[in-house]
Amino acid sequence: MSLKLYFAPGACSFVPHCLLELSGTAYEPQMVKLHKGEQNGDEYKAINPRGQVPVLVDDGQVVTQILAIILYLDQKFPHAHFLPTDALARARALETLAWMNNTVHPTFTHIFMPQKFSDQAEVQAALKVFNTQTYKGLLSELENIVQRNLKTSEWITGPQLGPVDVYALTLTRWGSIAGIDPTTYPALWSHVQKVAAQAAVAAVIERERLQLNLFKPA
Ligand SMILES: N[C@@H](CCC(=O)N[C@@H](CS)C(=O)NCC(=O)O)C(=O)O
Repeated sequence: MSLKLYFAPGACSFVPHCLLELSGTAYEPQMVKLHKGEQNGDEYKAINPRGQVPVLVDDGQVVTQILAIILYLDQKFPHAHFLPTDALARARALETLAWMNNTVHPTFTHIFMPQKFSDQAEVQAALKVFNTQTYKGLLSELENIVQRNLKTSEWITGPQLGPVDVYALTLTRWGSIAGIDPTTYPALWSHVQKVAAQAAVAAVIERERLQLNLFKPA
């Protein structure tokens, strides 16, 4: 068995990166330098023609898209209990993951990479401002989810640390890059700090050389 994860420091690939670390299995982390455009080179496009991370390669089989990778790893490493097995709890976890991936994540892309949505500088500047406001509202929604779920369980989706907790860390950290103070969301921020302190997550943070809070007060 050979498992390889293509990741970029601080990118959404942090989520499967942490799951692999949590699984305790041997895997090869392969860094892709997005700032140098490596994702658009022929070599990488031969692996993922969409030019994105994460990519998981298991014995030569390529799997892309965070949700697909999470479901794959959940079935491959059932002992890790990444996702709940109870039907409703599982649906709730996937509901939150899908929202994170199809709504919160692309909103940040409009802030971080507005050039993907317009080639006009003034439109890009407007996209940043508008989507930063939207992102604040989405983090408030996440704050509510954390507040509600931590009333009945230790982690967001149940008794085990899982992909929703780790994605919450990434999305909160991205908010700090966008100039949003994470301490404005007290339950979320405290949970993110707890997630970051878990040994497997801390190991990935160190490998990716990440700072958890990049917010700089004006
Ligand atoms: N829906 C995709 C999103 C992947 C994605 O947006 N990846 C970003 C990093 S967070 C990327 O590779 N961006 C490089 C680029 O667009 O040039 C997934 O779930 O895997």
